[in-house]
Amino acid sequence: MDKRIFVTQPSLPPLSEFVASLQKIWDSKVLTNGGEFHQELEKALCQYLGVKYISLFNNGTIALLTALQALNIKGEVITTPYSFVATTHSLLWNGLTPVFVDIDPETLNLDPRKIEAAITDKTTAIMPVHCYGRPCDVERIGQIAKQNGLKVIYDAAHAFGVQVGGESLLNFGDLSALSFHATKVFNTFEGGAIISNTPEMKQRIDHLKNFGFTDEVTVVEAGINGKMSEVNAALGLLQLSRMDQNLKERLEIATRYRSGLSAVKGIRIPTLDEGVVGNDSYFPIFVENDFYLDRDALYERLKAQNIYSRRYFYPLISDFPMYKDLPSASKANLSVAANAASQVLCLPIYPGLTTAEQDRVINAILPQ
Ligand code: T4K
Repeated sequence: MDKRIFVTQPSLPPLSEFVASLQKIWDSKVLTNGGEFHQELEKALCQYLGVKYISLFNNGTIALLTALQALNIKGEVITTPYSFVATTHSLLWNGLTPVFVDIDPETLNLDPRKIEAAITDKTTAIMPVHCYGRPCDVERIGQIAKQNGLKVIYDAAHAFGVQVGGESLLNFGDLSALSFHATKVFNTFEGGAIISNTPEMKQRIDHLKNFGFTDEVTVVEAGINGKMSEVNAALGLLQLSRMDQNLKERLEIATRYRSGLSAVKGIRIPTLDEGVVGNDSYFPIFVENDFYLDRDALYERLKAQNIYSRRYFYPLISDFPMYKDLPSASKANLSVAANAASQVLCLPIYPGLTTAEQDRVINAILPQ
């Protein structure tokens, strides 16, 4: 049987380089609470990403939870059902009511044409997701938010390094939350971050992620422990030095998949708008009705050949038990998202996936 191929595999630096960093941590005995590696990684990431302020976190979910706290979000928040469940769980954990709005079939993100109809007098924010690192319509969402006095918190878990018109996608909205989980383009084993625009907001977030402490004896907020450890930050610095090469390899894989699959009847591969620099964090294909198999049959067919694709994001978040009874979770309200969830398959993509392995994936999809 051929070697198993998973949807992703984390990139890692040579162990010897990491051991050298670990030695420094062992020598200094500074393990966490904003040590040297933490500070250095924040600086390096601001520069690499082209953002003003970043606060590192222990994971993307706690970053989302904290972003909502930092902006004092209350009441109802408009969001997408087509995402990883952490997006909406962050709302429930803050006692907020998610209001699902359907997605745009091209961007696969919140459809701005449908947002305004979902705004009520309880709405205080919009939480869109740049799904697969594909940019939301940030201009239109920004206008709607401004006209209606709403905050915008982007779940940018997939959007590391993505640019629109030469600018970081992370600079749009009030805050953007990133994930540095093992399965992400930039990983620190576990990790995350919030991008903010002012020194005051960064400071508030930094207090919130440290229990609300502002000094040894003063607690100003009911904060949480969201701090990234020195071990994760040290790894992040090593990972960052390889990012350009990693993104190049991802692009090469995406290009090979495109050329091998774009002429296949019934397989739709979404493209990026002009002016967008993507990160190829995922490679979603949509299995349409005129393909010779349905999506689940193709998923099983790949699995039988030891290729573990994933149905990100099926089921829709709005179908999970804690959300399904919300009025906005109705199937009729979310038909575009439901269709995408029933057709999507994310193919393996990660640096180190060989061309022979890529061809195995392509050949397993081609009609036999
Ligand atoms: N918002 C969005 C939009 C997100 O996508 C996510 C996370 C978040 C928020 C929350 O961020 P974090 O709190 O996680 O930082 C994975 C990840 O666990 C999750 O981080 C990610 N989104 C989600 C889309 O995917 P699973 O359950 O699919 O992961 P798992 O363990 O099945 O891994 C997939 C494949 O990756 C495995 O088959 C093998 C490979 N793998 C995985 C891990 C963890 C490895 O080779 N090594 C590893 O260490 O959720």
